[in-house]
Amino acid sequence: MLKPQVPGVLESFPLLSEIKQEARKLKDLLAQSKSVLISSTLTSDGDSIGAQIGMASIIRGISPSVQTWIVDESPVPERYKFLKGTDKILSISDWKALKEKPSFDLGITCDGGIERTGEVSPLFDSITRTVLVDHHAIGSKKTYNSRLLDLEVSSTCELVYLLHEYFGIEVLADLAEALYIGIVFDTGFFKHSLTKPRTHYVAARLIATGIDFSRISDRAILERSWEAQLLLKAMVGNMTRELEGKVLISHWSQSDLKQINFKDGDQEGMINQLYYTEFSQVVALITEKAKKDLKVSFRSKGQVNVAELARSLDPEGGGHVRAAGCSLSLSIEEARSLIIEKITAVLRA
Ligand SMILES: [Mn+2]
Repeated sequence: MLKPQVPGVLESFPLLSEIKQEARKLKDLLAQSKSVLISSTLTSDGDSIGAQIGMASIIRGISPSVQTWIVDESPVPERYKFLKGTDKILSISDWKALKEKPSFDLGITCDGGIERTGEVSPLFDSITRTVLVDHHAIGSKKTYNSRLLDLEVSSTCELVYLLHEYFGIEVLADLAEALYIGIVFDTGFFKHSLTKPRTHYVAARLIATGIDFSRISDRAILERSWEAQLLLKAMVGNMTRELEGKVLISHWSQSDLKQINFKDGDQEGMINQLYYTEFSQVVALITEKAKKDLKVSFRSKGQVNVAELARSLDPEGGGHVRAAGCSLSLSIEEARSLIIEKITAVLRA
């Protein structure tokens, strides 16, 4: 069992009492179960993967005889496959190919509710008892027999670690790697606002298992495929500044994209490279999906509400104040002029 080595730390950062109550319910549910389904959001990310492997570890720790199955809509992305335990995660097509399918008496969904599990969600229909392990404020509308929902944790992985401590289940290095990646992924390297002292406490405990945290974070999060680097090169090559550098716009044209044999997801997060330009206030990245069929992503440092901007360009556009997107039936040049015009109006208002 992991014992706190820093006096007072556990007392300062306990699990919320509501969560402890729900954790006791989870323990009771496991005592009545023989076979458990674990799933997560339809697009697997660092947090959802670590959380699912972590919940399987909790089940082993509490009820070793319980059979556990992890099934996600999508296969584990290449970049996370080095994490131990990911080989046990089935995609929905792996599941469909199984000749003998187990029936489940408990279903656990991590980092999002049953609604977010995509093609896996019908599997929950026949499961009478369910558990939610999550940290999203805009959460699941379904009812659960145990609702481990903590809005103050940085990530589901942080909560899953704290549950190990609560139940007295040891976290070994293999699991520590997966949980650490989940925390780093969701906090953007301990930078996003939900990064709390408790997050650093959990990270410290995970690092104490001896994991090569530096190498695994590069590998799982920062390293890009060659094709993704080519996308970045094209994006930087097409970058222009407007309004004394307050606005940065770039694009990928159809011809840029056709030359690069990239995979879906390779573009993910790349707009941040524009965002990290000094003095920029708003950045826009235009993707030409087809002629006069554009997808535009925006990031803002706060002065311009890009959710409103996106909505003003497209009735179906929107998002958050600092991150939003929309679709436009324009050429890249037309879109660029329109975006500059709209942002100029906001900044001059
Ligand atoms: Mn998460």
